[in-house]
Amino acid sequence: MVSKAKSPSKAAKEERGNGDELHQLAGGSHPPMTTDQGTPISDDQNSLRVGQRGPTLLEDFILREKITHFDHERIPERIVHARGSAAHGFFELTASLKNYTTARILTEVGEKTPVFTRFSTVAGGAGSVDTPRDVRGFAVKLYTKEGNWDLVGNNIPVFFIQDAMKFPDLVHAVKMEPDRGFPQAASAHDTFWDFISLTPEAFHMIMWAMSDRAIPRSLRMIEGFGVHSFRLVNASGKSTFVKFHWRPKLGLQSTVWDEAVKLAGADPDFHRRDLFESIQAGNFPEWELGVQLFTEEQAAKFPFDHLDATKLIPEELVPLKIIGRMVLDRWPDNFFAETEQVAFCPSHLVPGIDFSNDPLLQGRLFSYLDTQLSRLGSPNFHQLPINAPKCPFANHQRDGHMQQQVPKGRVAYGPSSLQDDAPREDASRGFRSFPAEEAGERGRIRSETFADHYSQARLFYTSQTTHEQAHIALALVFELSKVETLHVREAVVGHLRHIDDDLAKRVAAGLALDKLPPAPKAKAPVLDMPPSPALQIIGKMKRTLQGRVVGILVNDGSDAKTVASVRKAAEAAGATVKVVAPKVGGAKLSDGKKLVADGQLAGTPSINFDAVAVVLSADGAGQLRDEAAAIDFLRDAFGHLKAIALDAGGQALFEVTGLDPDDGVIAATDTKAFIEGAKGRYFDREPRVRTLP
Ligand code: HDE
Repeated sequence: MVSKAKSPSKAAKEERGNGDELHQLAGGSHPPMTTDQGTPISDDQNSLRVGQRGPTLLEDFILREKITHFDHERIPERIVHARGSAAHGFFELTASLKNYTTARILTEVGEKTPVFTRFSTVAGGAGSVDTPRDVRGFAVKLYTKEGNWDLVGNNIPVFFIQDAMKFPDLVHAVKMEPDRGFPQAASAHDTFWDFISLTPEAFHMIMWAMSDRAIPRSLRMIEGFGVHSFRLVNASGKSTFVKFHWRPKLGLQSTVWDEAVKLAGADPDFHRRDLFESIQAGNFPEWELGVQLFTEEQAAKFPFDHLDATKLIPEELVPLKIIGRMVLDRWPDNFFAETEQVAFCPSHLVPGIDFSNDPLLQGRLFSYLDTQLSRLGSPNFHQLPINAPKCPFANHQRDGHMQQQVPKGRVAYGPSSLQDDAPREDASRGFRSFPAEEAGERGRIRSETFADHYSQARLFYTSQTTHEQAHIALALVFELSKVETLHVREAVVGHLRHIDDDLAKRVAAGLALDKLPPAPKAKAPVLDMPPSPALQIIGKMKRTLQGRVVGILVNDGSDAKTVASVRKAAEAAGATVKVVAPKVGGAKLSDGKKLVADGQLAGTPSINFDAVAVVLSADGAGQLRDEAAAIDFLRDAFGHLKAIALDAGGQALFEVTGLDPDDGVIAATDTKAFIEGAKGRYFDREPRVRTLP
């Protein structure tokens, strides 16, 4: 039954009531809401209709504008590196490279250049999780005074393929399989390993991707690499090759695989949140920029071709020179406008830096500009605030979708003589390509110097600590166990025989293969190179609590003094401390005061922390022994090789887990020992908690 209509003005007022009350809760001054055309809006809660229960009118231009805009909110996500997190900051040069380059950003010591840096996973979609086994993108846009320079790198210094021609195949193989639409953000499936088993050049990168580099603890604890060789060109026109490296101030650190898997469920945004929280807290992530400089003559003597992106230059061969630092100190104001719309292109370069002939880089120079046109829909993407240079820019490019500029005058061409402020080339400051001489036959050629696919894979593997070697074997067994096709599993193990026979045997045993598969024919002899400890993670972990998080599990009646002393010691060592309690409101400690929790036990497992303390009341173990989350809190911390501090109540709960304590299980009163232990992981514990192949 239709109720009797009230007067329109009264009805409208009543319907709006709810919205108005909510608005009143927020403070501050509120600009009047308008349409996109600036027309003030009187009611943003109700569409225009006939009568109280009648049809909605097509005439409602406010509704249509709002819904239309919403319908078009998404832009195509990046085909790779769709999932990313970014921050603003600055780069500061600490050592001049003026003997090598004219690029101002590399010659003016002390000058600060604004940057925007985006980290990403590669395979997953924009809404996928932060912690899959994957390469991490490390893309830096430097807004220099001579134009934008994009250093679009990864956290691994080599790549899967040698020629850009293979990139679509690689990406199609790793992405979710086209018939079934899964797996999301994972390389552990048949199509990826099928492609890899038939692409021997990928095996060096595979060693890195199967190492703990691909499961970082934090984006603040990864290295970055420009991967390709670039050129620096100095004032007299001399060229020097260069490789760029970012080194995290907090040292390298990774999770253990089981932790990464569980994090994917417990906190899909683990890395994004970590970056956000550290910047908000003023703990600004920082990296050093290092360069490896070498001449064409030196390169000719390397036992590999530096133009092949599946090869790195060992630091023992060409040492790293630290020339600057990057600090990320500001989270973007708006995720879409900045992190999503930022458009990186390796072809964005400044005078004094130039490309090399690396065929992967050459292909990238085309791909990124092309992809931005499709993603952002217009050649004017450089006018978006996040992409616009911060130095003046002007040319005769005109018009196009979403043109923001309103150029004045008649002249949009050159040469011209009609306008005295038309932009002109500058022969002295303008970008000049290095005049390298090139000659040869045209052809679809793969250089013979690119033929060695296994020597550096072996170098990487043999340079690792025994713990890291075990993790590589474990990762290969995990990944290949997800591959359904037996011949693909076998083919991969065949390749491993060229890298390290023991590794091949371990993986074959982990897969329960009946016999060791034959190794495919290698195109070039496999060389033994001196180990490079710089390739380890464990060797480069810093024993520190800086940038790390300690979790303290408490319940009602926990000893207040113990909680306070653990907190004080952890904070003094640079850690952030978070309290976990059965209820998020907190727990009433022994001093009668309530300690507010940062997380509820069921939603805050110990995987969130680098080390944990469990401080419970005398009957705490009795209360929590049937609480799976409490038992898992300890079991996981132990299984993830972390330091654990226990008071008597915590000790009683630990006993319920049935775990055998080791020297990483420490009395909560011995804060000194706990803090020392918390600065690292107990890798020697690992064989006791999982089967290593
Ligand atoms: Fe990329 N890559 N890539 N890539 N790449 C993209 O560009 C491509 C490669 C890297 O945070 C795309 O804007 C080709 C190496 C990063 O926005 C696309 C080849 C390295 C990012 C593209 C490579 C990278 C991308 C997709 C082989 C390390 C994310 C979206 C020739 C040195 C940047 C986009 C961001 C993104 C193409 C190989 C790093 C399609 C063709 C090697 C960090 O243009």
